Amino acid sequence: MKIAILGGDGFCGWPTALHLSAQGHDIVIVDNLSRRRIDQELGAESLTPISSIEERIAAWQEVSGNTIRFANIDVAQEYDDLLKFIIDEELEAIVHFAEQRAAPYSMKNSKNKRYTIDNNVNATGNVLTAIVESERDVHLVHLGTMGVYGYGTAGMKIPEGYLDIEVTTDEDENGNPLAEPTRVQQQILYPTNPGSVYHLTKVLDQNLFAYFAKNDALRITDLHQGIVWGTNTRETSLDERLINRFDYDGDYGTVLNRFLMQAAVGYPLTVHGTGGQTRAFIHIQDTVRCIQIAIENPPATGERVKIFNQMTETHRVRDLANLLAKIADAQVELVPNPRNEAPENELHVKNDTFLDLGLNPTKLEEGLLLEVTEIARKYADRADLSKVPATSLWTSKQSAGVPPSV
Ligand code: UPG
Repeated sequence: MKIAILGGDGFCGWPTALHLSAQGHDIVIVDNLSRRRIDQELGAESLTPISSIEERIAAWQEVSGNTIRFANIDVAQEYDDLLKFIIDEELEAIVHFAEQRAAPYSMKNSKNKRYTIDNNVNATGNVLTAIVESERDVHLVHLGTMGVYGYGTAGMKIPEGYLDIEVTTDEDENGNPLAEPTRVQQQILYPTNPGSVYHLTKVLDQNLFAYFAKNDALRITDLHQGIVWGTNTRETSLDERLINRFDYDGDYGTVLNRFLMQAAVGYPLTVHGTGGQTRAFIHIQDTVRCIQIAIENPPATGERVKIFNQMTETHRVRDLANLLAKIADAQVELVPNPRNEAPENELHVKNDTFLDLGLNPTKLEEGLLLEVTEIARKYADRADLSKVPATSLWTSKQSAGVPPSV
């Protein structure tokens, strides 16, 4: 298939581009290199030394014999270029990763809140509008987040996107009383409860998808992904120049990779609050496999948006810290939580679709130590410990003293 990877230079996009290229697909990366600019803005680099996009693509050609092309387009701002690209390329699928993906970065200040909303919502709106205007039948696969659901449990497993509801009413649509109460059944998008401005943008994306699938019969798959851990995939391990990025700083580092790096350099693991937050996780190798499965199983024309939960395990933050303390001899520190989130929560998630379609998950307990030794310890001398503390605060003047809601 001919596939465009929007955001193909990023943490999930780059290994996905390589994986799909290795499967024999014709891949073109679209990226404005914004993630590299944000590195400079924050003065925080990937723990692993990542090559330029040109070097990455040349190395892949050398190693695999496959060509990946690259187009530098800002999907959120350069609509005409995006439209021309979609018309010219005659794509069968577009994978959309082209969004600012860090919750702490999105909460840092008003500039970042506005940037995250402008960039993410415009990017999605532009892609959808351009597919319609191009009159091409392209399957859009979007990387969403488990964070759209919020992190509570309503006494049931979180379903894959849609919730069956039953309402008992004693009046009809016009408000006239019915002879007896009547049950009405419906399926709705699972109610959202985002925990940051970043997560909120993925909630807004969901409504854009529902509308364009309904009105324009676009074929769309939305993947609600958990927190990714790990660094390399089979393809990025083939050559040092193909290495994936590894973020550990307070804004972009996600919890488990931060803990892995902290364990490797002897920095006490920064557990926010009591560490009672339960979250969903997935290894980067499983991310790329899930994207492949999603591409191979598109919705039919006229079908509603397909939503899959892209996660393989749930864990409490303090349990992960304790696990690493045991296997990597790390110290654990409970630090004040910079976020506005429930201190403790349960999380139960349905993920049958990917398992039924052949995903064979990488187990956290099996891969964890390897990450500490092969990545975190190997590149420990590149770590800048001043970038470890999470300094982005969720509180505003208005919210001061108001307890976190679930
Ligand atoms: N946490 C800690 N200590 C740390 C960092 C985080 O206790 O040093 C906690 C944090 O308070 C939260 C949890 O760990 O409760 C998860 O935080 P994090 O790993 O940063 O995940 P998210 O903010 O949910 O965001 C990541 C990705 C995002 C993706 C989402 C999927 O950045 O792009 O959508 O995971 O769930």
